[in-house]
Amino acid sequence: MTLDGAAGELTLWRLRMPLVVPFETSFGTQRDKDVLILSINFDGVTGWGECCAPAEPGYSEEYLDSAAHVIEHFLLPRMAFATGGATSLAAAFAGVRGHHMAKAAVEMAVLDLELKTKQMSFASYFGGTRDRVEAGVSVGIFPSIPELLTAIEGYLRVGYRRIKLKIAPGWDLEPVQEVRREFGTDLPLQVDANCAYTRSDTRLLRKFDDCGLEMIEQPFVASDMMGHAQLAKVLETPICLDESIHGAHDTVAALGQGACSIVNIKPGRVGGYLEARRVAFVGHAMGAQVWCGGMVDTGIARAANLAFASLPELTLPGDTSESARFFEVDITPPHQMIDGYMPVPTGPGIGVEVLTENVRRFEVEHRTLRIPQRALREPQRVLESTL
Ligand code: NPG
Repeated sequence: MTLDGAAGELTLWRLRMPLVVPFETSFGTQRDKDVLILSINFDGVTGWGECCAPAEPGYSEEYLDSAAHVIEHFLLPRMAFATGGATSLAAAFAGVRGHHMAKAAVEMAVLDLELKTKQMSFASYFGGTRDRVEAGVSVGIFPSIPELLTAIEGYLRVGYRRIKLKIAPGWDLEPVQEVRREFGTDLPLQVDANCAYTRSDTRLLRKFDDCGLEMIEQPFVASDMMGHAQLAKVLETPICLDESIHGAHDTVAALGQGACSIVNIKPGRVGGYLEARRVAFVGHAMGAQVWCGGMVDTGIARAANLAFASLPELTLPGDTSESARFFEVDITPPHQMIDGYMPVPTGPGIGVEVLTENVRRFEVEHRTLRIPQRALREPQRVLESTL
């Protein structure tokens, strides 16, 4: 499909959706989820994309308003040059550095549109081989250990098969030890530090070796590849990188240096599902284990992530939880766990219907923009920066 033929429209939707419980990480507490989704209407078909950028630049540099700005002012004008559809977007967007979450949102919508017209699901397009994936859940920081244990008990009762605990200085070893004591050593358990430690915490981090963790995720700041490599030499617990990995090149560098042995792939963080698939292929080929992370996603990105998680290269359970983990009411029919597994959507594109009445219910604002045709106001400038 090309986007330079008939006129198309792109709508940016900002929503605010209440969370069922506050979600606290080392960089803050979310009570509501500020959402940026986009719809592309083209020749009577609608494709949906979701931007995983949070409201504030705490996880990475990107944030919701920056992504909306970049999409409107820098990506939209370049879409006219993506004459080969989704697979040509990366080249068309190459003149815009970074802003992976913004690019990924556009790619998701274009892919959804293309695959809907071809009647093909994301999972079959990606090469998924499973019709269900193990359900994992990410558990935030709690005001007290008894409250944490109660929350985990609830997640295990409904069937989750692996637990990821958020940790931060002051909330680390003790809660993890208590979780082990309460739920036993068979529980697949991992921790996520979201960059909250430094090399001077190495002695503390080594104590996790007695906790039988599947992995420790992103202990140090994203740019400290060498620090992670040194830490990996003295830890028995495998290191997983998240914030450090922006694409396939970083994956090769991290694995090559021994900075990690596991990669959390968030399609939004690496610029979209096409790059995410490259990360999965290269990571797997280099002997790493890879899995699909989450960003408190609505049913749109959750659907696409489940399709991605169905690839054979994704060997570990991810943040693939039910819609109900975060939302009482979602903007798609809820994704629901069955016996500890999440079904992979099989319908065309993302494979789930977007419930526009729920989009309207949570809407803060929307903005409809025309996807420009080749006759742009400044075609030469756009051409120069994209070719
Ligand atoms: O299940 O969607 C989910 C949440 C998984 O913990 C999760 N995400 O750092 O991995 C992370 C964290 C996150 C959430 C980061 C929101 C940034 C924003």
